[in-house]
Amino acid sequence: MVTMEYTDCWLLYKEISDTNKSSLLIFSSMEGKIIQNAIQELTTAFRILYNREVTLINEEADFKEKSCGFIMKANSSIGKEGYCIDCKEGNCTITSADEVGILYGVFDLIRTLITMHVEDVDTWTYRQEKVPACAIRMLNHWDNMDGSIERGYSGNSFFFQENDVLVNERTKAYVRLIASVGINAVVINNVNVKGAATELISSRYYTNLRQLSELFTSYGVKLYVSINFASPMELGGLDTADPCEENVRSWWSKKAEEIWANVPDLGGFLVKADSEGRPGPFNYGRTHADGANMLADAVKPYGGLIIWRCFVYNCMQDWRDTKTDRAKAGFDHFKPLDGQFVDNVILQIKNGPMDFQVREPVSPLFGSLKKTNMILEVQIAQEYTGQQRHVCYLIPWFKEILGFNTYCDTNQGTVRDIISGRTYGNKNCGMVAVANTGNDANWTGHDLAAANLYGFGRLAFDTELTAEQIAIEWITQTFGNNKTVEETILKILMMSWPTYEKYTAPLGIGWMVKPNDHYGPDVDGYEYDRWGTYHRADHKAIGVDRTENGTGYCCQYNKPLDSIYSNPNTCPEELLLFFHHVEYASVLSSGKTVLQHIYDTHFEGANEAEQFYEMWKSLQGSMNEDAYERTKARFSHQRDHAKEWCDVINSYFYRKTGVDDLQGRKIY
Ligand code: GCV
Repeated sequence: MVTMEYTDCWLLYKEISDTNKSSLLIFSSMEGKIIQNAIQELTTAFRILYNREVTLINEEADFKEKSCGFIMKANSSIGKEGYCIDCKEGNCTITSADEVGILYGVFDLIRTLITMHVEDVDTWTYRQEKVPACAIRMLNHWDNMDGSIERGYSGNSFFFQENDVLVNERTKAYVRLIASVGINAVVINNVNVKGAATELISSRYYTNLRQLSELFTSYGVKLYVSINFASPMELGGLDTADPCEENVRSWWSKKAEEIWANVPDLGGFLVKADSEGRPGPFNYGRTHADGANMLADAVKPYGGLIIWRCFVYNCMQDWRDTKTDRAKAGFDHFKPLDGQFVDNVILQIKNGPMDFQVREPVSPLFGSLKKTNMILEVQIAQEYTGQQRHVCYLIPWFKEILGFNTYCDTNQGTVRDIISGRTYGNKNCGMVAVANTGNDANWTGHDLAAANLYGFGRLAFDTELTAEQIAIEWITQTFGNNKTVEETILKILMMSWPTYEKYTAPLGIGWMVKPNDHYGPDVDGYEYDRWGTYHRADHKAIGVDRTENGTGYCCQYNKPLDSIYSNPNTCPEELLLFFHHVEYASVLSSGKTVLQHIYDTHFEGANEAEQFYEMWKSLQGSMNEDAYERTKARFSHQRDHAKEWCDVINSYFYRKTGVDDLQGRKIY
């Protein structure tokens, strides 16, 4: 088997100081695979960072006599997966209620030593207490069994190759990376389960799945698989997958018994049903609660969870139909089912009502479901945000989403409150990201895209962290302790999402991309298609009327959001065209017309992309040459591609309106 070379990303330790001091002792009153890995992580880090050995001792008494080192201990008063670190004059105590809390404490310690550039651990004082903000901190990989990745921009899968499941050094390196930022659940296969992937839950794969899940478990990560709702037919030979049929129910019960007998650590199933051609309960006139609960009953004896996606909409729309609105579909399907799901079902809701556009309003489902477990789905695979060829640091966007007040009838109504389970006391809540990794040597195609993987994990663990804090942590660990490098990359990262937004689709309208691969500008690419993705531009106006006079989508929000969005004067301008059909001549708060705003932001965005290239070039010589060169090539492409975006979008609106740019710049 070919194992490619790969980098250690943010776990690439470099020496901080060589104090030539004695080895450190470590004692743990807790035992288990995760503890062994925690000790291993500490040992590896200290060897490289301080040229110091860490020696395991079996008695705490030995420790006291010989001083400096680490003590790991159980403390049942700390919340699940949380930890407390107390370091004074060379003695560090890490306590936790569970093994994984100790591991997280160890990674916190290493991260802090690096980011604070602590030279003398023996005189260092540090105290930290953390409990994860969300119970479920998950990645969804859209990897196919043949090794390809749907919406993958960083090579092929490292989980699958020619219909085999891989477990090797690379999968180990992967699990270390994600555990180091607190991710505790991973779905390894694409939600579009067909062909060979349907068989992932059959005896052919149990041995490898078990090995993989054991590896995951030793780093506190639960393995999940996506399943095909029609498995009873495609695998079991039944003539139906109707969730209310007794033979279907018992097929799934037996299947669950068999899987958990072979893969006891499995976390559960992820299901995409009745969506984009995948089968589901609608095929039998049943509801999504019928479908999800049936599976949940089957997996319950093993502590399994069913994660059920709310990405359900009519993908066979006629563009002339101005009443059907894809944005409304999630709420229409799932709001009426609130309270009907059993407690090991979790609804997985995309951040916006459409599909991971660069800007969308927050899905109204978050503010409307009260008796249902929910996880927020974001996409760090940059399908619509530059496909890891453009830099687009998404954590500022995720922070906005988490901070969004849904005005549900409680004073804990932000998305952050809801997905932490605080608002309604639901215990199975959290965050999930569509993963951006592949078998490229740098894992994420663009070196800077690793900031999104790192950042997602850190944010899901601690939703209070700022996007800047996370970026600085990531930069220092990845590129070392160099102020110029830190400042330059931080500036690029923090500008990158707004910049990308400027030169692509304006004011929240989205979808001006080439169909299918979703890369590059094509204003009408999706306009007359079947996917429900329209901008409705003519020579006078642009945007979708989603008020009560239009599709009525605004009404899905709680008060006062419904009226804020309904009124073009109070609607946040960055979402204006998402909610309203607006004349190009309408004037924005900046005093500019909508059209002039489009022209200006596109020129500005393209200029900023050019600046990124120059900023990056200023870093030559201050980092690893390969990383510098491959990233420079990406910035050069982004600069040219941003210019293309600017040209295509501005020309389109110039030709449509015949109105000149006030600054007389060249528009074709
Ligand atoms: C995995 C979008 C993507 C699809 C993806 C789908 C989903 O439509 O383009 O590739 O399918 O979302 O989230 O299920």
